[in-house]
Amino acid sequence: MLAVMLGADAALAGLGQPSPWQMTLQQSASPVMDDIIWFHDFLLWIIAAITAFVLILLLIVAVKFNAKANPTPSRTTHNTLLEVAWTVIPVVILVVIAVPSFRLLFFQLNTPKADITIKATGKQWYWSYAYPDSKFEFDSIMLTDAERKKVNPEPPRLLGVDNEMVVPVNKIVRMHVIGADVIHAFTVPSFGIKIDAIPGRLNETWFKATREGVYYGQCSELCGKDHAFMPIAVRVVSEQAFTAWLEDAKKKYARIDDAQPKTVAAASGAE
Ligand SMILES: [Cu+2]
Repeated sequence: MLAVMLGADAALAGLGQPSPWQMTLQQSASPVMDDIIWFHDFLLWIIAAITAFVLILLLIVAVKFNAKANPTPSRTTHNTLLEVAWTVIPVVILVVIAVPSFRLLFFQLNTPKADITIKATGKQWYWSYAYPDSKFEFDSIMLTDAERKKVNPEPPRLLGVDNEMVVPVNKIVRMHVIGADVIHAFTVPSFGIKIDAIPGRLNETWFKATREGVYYGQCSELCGKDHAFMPIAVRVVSEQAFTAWLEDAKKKYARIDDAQPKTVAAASGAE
């Protein structure tokens, strides 16, 4: 609690991944997460003050007005000033909370003009990422412990994947999120995003990664036996590195428009 209040979160939380004995939220790497952390800390001050105030009142009552200390209690039943105060002050506190809360909600929900669009599809039990502007899609599968050992630097356990989602730094990324079979949820704590992946419904969110690095998240909707084993790994790189990756990826991964006619042909052939 003290550490949180003193703002020592940098020492306690990892960048882009959880750390042992972590107490606070993961470090922020997007403007939305900056605001979420600010709002979290702001609420913590308010809730701590209210809790301390109620505790002090309880202690005063217990000490000053117990049967021994105060044998003949007062018969007072109403106090207009006090009743108006304990109605108005909580209303004022709620309004003070509501203003930044709604501002944050609109900030999260209004997608700014996007530089790049990526569609994440939740599947049992892995994610697929499509880059519709560049017409390719690939699967992102969790690495086993043995596979992890071969990667340098070794990715964190249950979070590393074979094919990471790659985005450029300081660009606005629009995420389209959908489920292919059951409801999943796409979450990256450092970007402050968490949105359901629902079959038949395209959800949208956005983020702007402000620091290069690898940011991990996990499916956040119970989706079946391997729910815990479909991590999300986002690699944030410079714009030049991203352009180079995009060129490679276009060759490496099957093109969406190449794959689709075959599927359609196979389906209509079967009818
Ligand atoms: Cu899932």
